[in-house]
Amino acid sequence: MMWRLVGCTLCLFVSLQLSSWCVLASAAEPDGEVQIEVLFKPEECTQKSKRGDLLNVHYDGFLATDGSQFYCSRSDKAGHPQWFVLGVGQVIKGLDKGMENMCPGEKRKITVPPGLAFGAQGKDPVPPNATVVFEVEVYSVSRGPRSMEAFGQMDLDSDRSLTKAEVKAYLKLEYEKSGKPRDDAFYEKIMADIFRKSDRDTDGVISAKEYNIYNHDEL
Ligand SMILES: [Ca+2]
Ligand SMILES: [Ca+2]
Repeated sequence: MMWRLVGCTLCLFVSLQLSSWCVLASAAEPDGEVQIEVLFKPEECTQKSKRGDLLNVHYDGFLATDGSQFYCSRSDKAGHPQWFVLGVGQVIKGLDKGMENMCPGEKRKITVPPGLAFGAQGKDPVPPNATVVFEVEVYSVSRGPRSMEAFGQMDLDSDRSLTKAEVKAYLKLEYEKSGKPRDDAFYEKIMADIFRKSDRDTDGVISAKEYNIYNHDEL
């Protein structure tokens, strides 16, 4: 119990660096396979996660060697689940792979070899060549904004860049289509996450180039 508390507090400090970890990790060569253990699977599954989907997920990261915890989304910032687009490099490669075909509500334990995690260099407090274990819980799966089809649909004025208003209108439409309309605060939270990760030059719009930074094959 005590160790968990210590681990979670530590997470507060390291989680800010998570996105830069991901960039570093994506350059590593794979040297093993991702192992998936399904801890819980809901009986009903309306939409399974696939590349390009927007996921809302809680995840805890542990070192395989001693089980110590190095990351937990529950204590990150306001402790809310993380939003990210699956399969485009916003999380480490092992999670991009290990979280495919997940149902909303599903829990998995995903063991990731260093080549698909933080590599030969590691990233403090993850040591070099570390196998890591993530326990993930998926809250929602929705069609994500990372396809060129979606870009075209979002870019209402066809100026090849996306404003917050354009992205928000699209997300609203997607959630309403799936019968789960949400309040404004919900969309604002997603928008903040999306723009923090995608609007590289922080000019308030996502250009076509920024949008495609992870996804050249779809251009
Ligand atoms: Ca536009
Ligand atoms: Ca921009």
